[in-house]
Amino acid sequence: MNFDTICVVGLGYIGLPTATMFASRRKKVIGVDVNQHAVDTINRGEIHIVEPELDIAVHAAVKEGYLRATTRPEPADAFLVAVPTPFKKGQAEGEVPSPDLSYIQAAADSIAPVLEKGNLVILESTSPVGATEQMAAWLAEARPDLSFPQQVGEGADIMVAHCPERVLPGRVMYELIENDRIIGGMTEKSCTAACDLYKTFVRGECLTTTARTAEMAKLTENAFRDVNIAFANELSIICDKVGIDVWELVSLSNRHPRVNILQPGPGVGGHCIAVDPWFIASQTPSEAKLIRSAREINDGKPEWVIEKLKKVISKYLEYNKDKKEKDVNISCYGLTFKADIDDLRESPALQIVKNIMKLGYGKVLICEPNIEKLPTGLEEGDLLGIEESFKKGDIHVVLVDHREVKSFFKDKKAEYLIDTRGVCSSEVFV
Ligand code: SAJ
Repeated sequence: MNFDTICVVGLGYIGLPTATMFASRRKKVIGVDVNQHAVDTINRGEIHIVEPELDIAVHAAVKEGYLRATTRPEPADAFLVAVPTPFKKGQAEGEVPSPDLSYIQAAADSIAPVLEKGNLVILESTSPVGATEQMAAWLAEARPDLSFPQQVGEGADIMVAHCPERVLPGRVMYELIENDRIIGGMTEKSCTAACDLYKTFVRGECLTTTARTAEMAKLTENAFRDVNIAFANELSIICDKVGIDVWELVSLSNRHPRVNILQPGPGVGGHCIAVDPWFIASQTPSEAKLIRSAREINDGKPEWVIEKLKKVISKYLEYNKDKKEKDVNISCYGLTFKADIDDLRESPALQIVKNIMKLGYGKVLICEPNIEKLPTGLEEGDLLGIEESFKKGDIHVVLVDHREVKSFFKDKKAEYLIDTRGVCSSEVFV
């Protein structure tokens, strides 16, 4: 099947690179986003997010006329929906958060008026099981003149599939091409069409299944990683209690041929791993016991870091009798949700620094090499270079293993240091 014009709805961390990939293969791409600033930036050939190699690709795609951004969908052969699927905020204590599909609904509503017989609609956003069928239902409701797979099966006017994205931020341009794709069609015809579309740039294999299995596969991949990180985080808490260096422990245990423990950290951030397992837990709360526990362990880690910091500060004050709580300056290294990116979404490091500020000690000195301005809520902090942060801080908290942080701390010793990422040669057990 041939796709000459592709409309990508949502120009964020996934939608923009994907739109650019199609454009780089000389497809006419209409990129849609509700954010006028993003649309204007892209149309200038620039980008509003940070991702290696994306800027050059967008610049070329816009300049050569294959990619154009706008705020409203236009007729196309295929539509790709890559909008956020957060979970609903404001849950009562202990309640499992449920997914918020309102962005998918808004995307479906905006596509519906321009849909034509023979079109393919793909949902790429990570979604709870059943979301693709729900999107198809919203489209059908808005377009009673067209037939959809849930109504007539293979002979439907519109083909619908779920093809979850699986790329790692920081490696998106490489992984989009090389990773295998799961293609979950609502019909066989939808599967075949979606495979044809992705084969435009995907070198990995396109593996076909149902839409529901594809939805669950994506959630499973991220829940698997979350559970494994929770194991590492639980180990780090146990090790701290019994005075063992968890980093050495993990590295030794991983020398077993069938053991591969992930790295402990200050908690799990980002918009995927910290969110997606809840989609499973909210649909099957009684069954998803391990998945829910893992979420709770990882979500509890920032608070554990704060408690540890309080103990380190008490120790510092015990040995520095001339100092008051208000004199203790705390240097924090890293704010983003993981190393070498600028993304602050659901970042445990950011949460920890905000909470440190609320404790009311001395100055909070922040070193974050990937941002130029402190985000809302941290205005009272000082954004400094790494040398200065180290010089001015009394207590040091390493939160993100950025390249710069790792190389700086490789051979540094500090008496009052909390290393949540295992990059330093000294750590305090309290
Ligand atoms: N983390 C640890 N220890 C580890 C690995 C990660 O604490 O050993 C933390 C990171 O610091 C970060 C969080 O976990 O806070 C998530 O980082 P990540 O690198 O594991 O994953 P993401 O969120 O950047 O991307 C994940 C990927 N999923 C899997 O590896 C199964 C990616 O392939 C997905 O496409 C992406 O989620 C997504 O969009 O769903």
